[in-house]
Amino acid sequence: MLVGRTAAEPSRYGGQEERVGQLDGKKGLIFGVANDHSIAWGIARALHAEGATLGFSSIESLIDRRVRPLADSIGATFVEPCDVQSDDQIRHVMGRWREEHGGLDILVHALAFARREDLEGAFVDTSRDGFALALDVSAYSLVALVREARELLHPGSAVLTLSYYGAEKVVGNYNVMGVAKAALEASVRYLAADLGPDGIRVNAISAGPIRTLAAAGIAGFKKMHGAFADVAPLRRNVTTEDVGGAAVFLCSELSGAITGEVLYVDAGFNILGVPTTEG
Ligand code: NAD
Ligand code: 0WE
Repeated sequence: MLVGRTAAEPSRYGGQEERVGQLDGKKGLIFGVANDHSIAWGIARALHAEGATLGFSSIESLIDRRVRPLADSIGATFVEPCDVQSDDQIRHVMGRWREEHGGLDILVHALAFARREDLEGAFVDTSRDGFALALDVSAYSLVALVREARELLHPGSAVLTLSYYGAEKVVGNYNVMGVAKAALEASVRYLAADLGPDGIRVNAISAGPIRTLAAAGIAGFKKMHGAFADVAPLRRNVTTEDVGGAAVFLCSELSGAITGEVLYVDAGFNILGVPTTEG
């Protein structure tokens, strides 16, 4: 039997309508879809497959050409522009969500930005402006989104963000983004402590390198991506499907007692003391 789904919307289960999803009845808002290679889109597909109803927000220039067609493909109607550097725009999106959906069960933050010139050369050369921009877009935006979403969140709601190993260890050229991710991971812990008493969980996934738009054109990325698969314990790269699976876990009751955590989805790379192909 078809319940709560129009004929135009594709089945989540390829016709097996009775399967119970881990996120049935949950409503999620996802920030950071740029295209179908985006980690945010991998997360969206996974959450949708488990029964979540989703909405999307991305920067305005991406909405009509990129985001709306992807949203349409999973029957999502909520698509709103937002530059996370603007408190007004964040407030507007959350207001629109309240009008359309009321509460918010899942908030996904999958975005980052630093100036290209700050992702090459020496970290010591990072300008004051470049530092502030990277930290504003990549770390402070999580705090701003959570604050403006707070009245929509309720016991059982989950917030998820995306980090990278460069937060913890030096990765050549990651530079100011590493500092921004360190701030992001610390923000996850402080937000988790703030919102924990309200039953709201806040976690991060630290993903291995994935060839998304944000990774394209990064000096040396291709080489690093290849070398990663040669040395990671699982001897492979990480996919957006891998990240989506972990996101389902962190956004569902399966992880009901986990908050303030950074979960590595990196084929084991971070456990290595000396990343080599031997052993
Ligand atoms: P992506 O390019 O698909 O997504 C990045 C998104 O950030 C884009 O949608 C872009 O529009 C958005 N964005 C940038 N500035 C913004 C602003 N001011 N307001 C609103 N949105 C803005 O790349 P991705 O790799 O999917 O990145 C998603 C997240 O995953 C980022 O936090 C990134 O740091 C993280 N991450 C990526 C990798 C990787 O190797 N690709 C690994 C670990 C973590
Ligand atoms: O977080 C990221 C990348 C985020 C990012 C990417 C860009 C490229 C385009 C932020 N800002 C910009 N600004 C641009 O102008 N990753 C985890 C992917 C990534 O980026 C690297 C990496 C990896 C991995 C940069 C250097 C070294 C490794």
